[in-house]
Amino acid sequence: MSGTAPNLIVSAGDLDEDERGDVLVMMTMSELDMTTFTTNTAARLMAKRGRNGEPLWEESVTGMDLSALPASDLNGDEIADVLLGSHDLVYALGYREE
Ligand SMILES: [Ca+2]
Ligand SMILES: [Ca+2]
Repeated sequence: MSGTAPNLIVSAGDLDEDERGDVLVMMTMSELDMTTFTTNTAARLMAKRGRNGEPLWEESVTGMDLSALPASDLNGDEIADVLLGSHDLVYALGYREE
């Protein structure tokens, strides 16, 4: 895996409240840390507007065994949220106004 190609593309719920489904793209990169001999994975998660591919938000996280899962609205703001899980943490992500 070169890290330049998306390795996960899923359709998510409505992430920006325009009532159209949006898309989630996750790219991960793994790097072996030569001092500790552990593998660090960095993931970049991007939400894109399904209609035109315009980026909505992105998050970068590091951890092991990262996976993203579109969820329903978890915090009651009527915008679908995204769950990002690693081996020991789960992040809930959503659209935020700039
Ligand atoms: Ca939308
Ligand atoms: Ca929400």
